[in-house]
Amino acid sequence: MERDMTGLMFPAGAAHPKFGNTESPDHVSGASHPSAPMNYISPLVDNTLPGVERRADLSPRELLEDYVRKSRPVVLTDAVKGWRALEKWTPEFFKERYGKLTKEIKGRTYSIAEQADWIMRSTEENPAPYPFNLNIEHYFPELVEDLRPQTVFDKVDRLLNPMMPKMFTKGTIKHEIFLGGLGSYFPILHVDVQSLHTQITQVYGSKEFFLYAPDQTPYMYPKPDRPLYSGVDNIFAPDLQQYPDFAKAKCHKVMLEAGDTVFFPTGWWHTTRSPGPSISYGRALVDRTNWGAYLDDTYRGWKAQRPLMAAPAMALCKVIGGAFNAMEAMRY
Ligand SMILES: O=C(O)CCC(=O)C(=O)O
Repeated sequence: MERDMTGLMFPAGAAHPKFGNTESPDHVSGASHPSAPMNYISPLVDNTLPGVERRADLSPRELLEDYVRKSRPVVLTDAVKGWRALEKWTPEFFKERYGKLTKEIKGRTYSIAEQADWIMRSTEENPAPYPFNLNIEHYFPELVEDLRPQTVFDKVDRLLNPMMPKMFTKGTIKHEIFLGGLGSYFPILHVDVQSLHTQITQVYGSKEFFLYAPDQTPYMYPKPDRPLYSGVDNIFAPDLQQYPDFAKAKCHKVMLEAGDTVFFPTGWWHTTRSPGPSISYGRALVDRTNWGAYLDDTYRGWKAQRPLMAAPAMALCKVIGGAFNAMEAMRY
């Protein structure tokens, strides 16, 4: 287990990082959606809102004003133009280069080679295990070179900004790679921890996202002991006896194709499924709008784990926040 200043704990490389602090999700794909074939979409999900807006050439100011401040998701069609990852990151690449590395899901250990093969032949009946998420900093830090040039998100993000001392963000997984296949469902409808914004780029294949705005929380049946997890365990065939108000929830659906990036601000409920082999790059974002909430959350962890350090560390973070504000005001 890894323990750090933030008070977050997770087995290295095992639990989903942004999604739960201490444990893996309760199920892996296939187990939680046994009766949801790929081409079946419940009317509850289908008869919903129009898809998510698609934009190109978005500036940091437009991202902030049109989407973050208004709490709206957006798909950027050109955010990652020129990234080497789009050409290079294939199942074969991960198999050849990193095949021997392993990940544990629900007590079973899988190699990346095994998963790379499995996602190619995955079926609804025998789906590749998911979430097969690999923390880039832990597994393959050298791959960040494939994520250039800088996107609009890199420009506003403070987590991976060199000005941000690493010790303060140690408990947050900042970026990760997901390998999935047909029948790979993200097992829980959830909101990301620590008030993070989320950005996910489809690098290979496609993946479908189901997004619910923060004002839909009354229909999400948050678990009493884990309010960021919905009690509804299968959005495609929800148990409406148990969760009748889920029928009122409005879902924005979006299919990401290779080269697309979806962004959704903090507080959005989300889950995913893959229609075929899929490689995505997910990134957690902290910008000026969720900086305070992120620090408050982090501070709670510090206070529990390192009470003497908490106040001085927070004072330093406030200074760093001031420096970010000044720098960003000049640039954007
Ligand atoms: O990409 C996925 O399958 C889900 C990612 C997700 O839910 C997250 O990063 O919080």
